[in-house]
Amino acid sequence: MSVNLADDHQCLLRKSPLFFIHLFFFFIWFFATKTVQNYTFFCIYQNIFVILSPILICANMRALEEKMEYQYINRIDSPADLKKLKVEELPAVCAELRDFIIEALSKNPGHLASSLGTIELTVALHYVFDTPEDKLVWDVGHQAYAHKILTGRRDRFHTNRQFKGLSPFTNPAESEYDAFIAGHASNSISAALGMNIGGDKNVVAIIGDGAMTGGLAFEGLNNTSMDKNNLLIVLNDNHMAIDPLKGGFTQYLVDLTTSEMYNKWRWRLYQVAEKLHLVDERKRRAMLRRNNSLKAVLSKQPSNIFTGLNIRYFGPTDGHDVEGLVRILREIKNHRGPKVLHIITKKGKGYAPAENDQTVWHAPGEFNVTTGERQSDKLQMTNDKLQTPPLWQEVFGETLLELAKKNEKIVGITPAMPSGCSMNIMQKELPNRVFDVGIAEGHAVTFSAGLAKAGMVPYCNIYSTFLQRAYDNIVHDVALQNLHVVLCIDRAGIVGNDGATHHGLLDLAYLRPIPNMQICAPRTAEDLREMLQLAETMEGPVAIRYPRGRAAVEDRCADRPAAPVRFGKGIKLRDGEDFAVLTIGAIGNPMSEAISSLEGRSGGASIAHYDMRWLKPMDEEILHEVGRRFKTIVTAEDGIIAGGLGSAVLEWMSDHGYTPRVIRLGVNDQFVEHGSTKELYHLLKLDKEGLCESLLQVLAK
Ligand SMILES: Cc1ncc(C[n+]2csc(CCOP(=O)(O)OP(=O)(O)O)c2C)c(N)n1
Repeated sequence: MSVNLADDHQCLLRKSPLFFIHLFFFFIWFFATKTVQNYTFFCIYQNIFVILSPILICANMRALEEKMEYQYINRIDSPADLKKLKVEELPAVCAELRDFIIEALSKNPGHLASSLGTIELTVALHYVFDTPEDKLVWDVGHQAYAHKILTGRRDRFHTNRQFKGLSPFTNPAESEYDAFIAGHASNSISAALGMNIGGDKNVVAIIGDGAMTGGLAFEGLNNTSMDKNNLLIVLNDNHMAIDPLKGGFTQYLVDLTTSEMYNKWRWRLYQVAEKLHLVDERKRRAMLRRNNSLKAVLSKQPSNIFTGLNIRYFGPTDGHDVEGLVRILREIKNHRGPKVLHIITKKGKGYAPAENDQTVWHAPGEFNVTTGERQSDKLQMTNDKLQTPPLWQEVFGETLLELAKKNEKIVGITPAMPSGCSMNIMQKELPNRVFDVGIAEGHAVTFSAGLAKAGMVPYCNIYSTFLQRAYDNIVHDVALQNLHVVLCIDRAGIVGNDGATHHGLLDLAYLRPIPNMQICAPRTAEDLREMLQLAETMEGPVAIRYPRGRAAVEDRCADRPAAPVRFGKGIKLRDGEDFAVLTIGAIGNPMSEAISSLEGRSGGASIAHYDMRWLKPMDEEILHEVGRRFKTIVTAEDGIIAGGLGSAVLEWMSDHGYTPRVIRLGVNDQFVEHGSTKELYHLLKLDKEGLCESLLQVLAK
């Protein structure tokens, strides 16, 4: 397809909303000159048109200019349009995609560096495969922005991750080109294999070297090697997860080099044999095994892990050479049997600031494209000056370091999130006492159990949503043996723009039924510090869950002169007569504000508010008090209602013969969409206004 600029002009002009506005005013002017008798009205119309006309023309031209920058991608509304291009034109498409993504993300933040690294791969895949009939299964989906742009979502890409906008990751509910749900790492191989064996002809799993460190990915590989399938796994190797990757597998990939000549020779030989019907599936496997030994001798390296698993291995190859990728993919596309294509890419490719600091530019927030200055750096400086409250994760990171300095038994464990959870604070000072175990939440928990068994005090930090991956490890390996593992659960509650796959709404409900488990949640930064300190002295498993974002800092003396965190004890934040409100965690803050605002009204309410602090064990003294005194109890939590605080209070009241009406506020039986935390808490009626509304309804009854 050659790009005709004149056509482009006309088509863009017709599509531009500004053009229509302009047209609209032209008609008003035209109509006015013809019909309006009243001279004053005519003048007003005339002036509006004269003033607005140049402004609209300029704006229109600007819009045109912006759109003109993307001669290729503006004409790609689906992969079918991409396929019309010549292979030699693909590098230009990649360059435009790169500019488009950088430009878009500078204003509407998202996962930049990973998506810049997969542009050539994405273009090549859509060029060679027939999507959506052929399936692309992206792992995590944070690297799939070029995929979104090429599959009909270019014009909505500026809404990516926003409330009611495009999904943060890939989502089959959004597009037929998104073959499987993504957000949590390492599921792509298993899902793609299932789809392939289930009947989909060409299925490609695209997985990063970070996601490859997850146990699930290895389970998928193992299965791939056993069952008859034609799966293609593209291993995108950039030596990074969010932070630099460590561990044997990463080192293995670095060392893994194979002779391209050898690969070509073997591939041609196999093709000839297949044509002559000299090979069937059984012989193919046997040949592969023999080939592997030969290859091992030729390349002077022990057997490749993939070929050792009977999965044909191609690569490593340059993942930024789009034409080369097209060539290879065409060659191997119809190749029977499972295969891995190992590509080497650079995270942040093509944008110097991102290439130079890949961790920070994984998700950099807003930034200035020209200078590379990030908005959050500016904000941080202002915040430092204004002394805004600390991030919850920083409170965790700093407290852990303090504790670890005093107690040499304390160690930190993180599954690939040292920066995300601020364990990097301890990592810098005590590198030998922090274990970044890869994207391996289940392993992180069981590894912590082992450390605890050996007498260490492990603080294992996992985001609430990812801890779901480790449920049995918590039950079987930690709780059953009553091991002293401190589970620090970051990003609990609504996390915002990462959406349904990332909200931490289930932890209270899924941890509470586990015997031996002790669960608390801080309302303020001080609470978190004290809970982390207290946890050191406790026995058995302890879970401390806290949200994303900034913590509330209380005025210690005025607000809480003598209410340090004590095991299993809550606190009464205010007394009242009408009914009692019980909260756990940070939702206690908007609830306090809601109650204050109601009390301030004429004929104001009188509501007692208790911060329970502990979900397990619950403070029975408080429960007896509210059970005795109140006919109505309201509970509020930033989690799913079923199984959480509200359920626990209801059960306790019933078990102890109290019969109050228990009204449970929280998240109903639903997956919550994406948007800012503010928008989502508002949607769920769990912000101050929503809580006020609920309390007013209770008062009205
Ligand atoms: C189960 C799970 N744990 C942690 C994360 C957080 N996370 C998102 S992307 C990412 C790094 C992925 O690395 P890799 O697969 O190599 O992709 P890259 O970003 O390097 O392209 C991590 C740890 C996640 N999405 N899922």
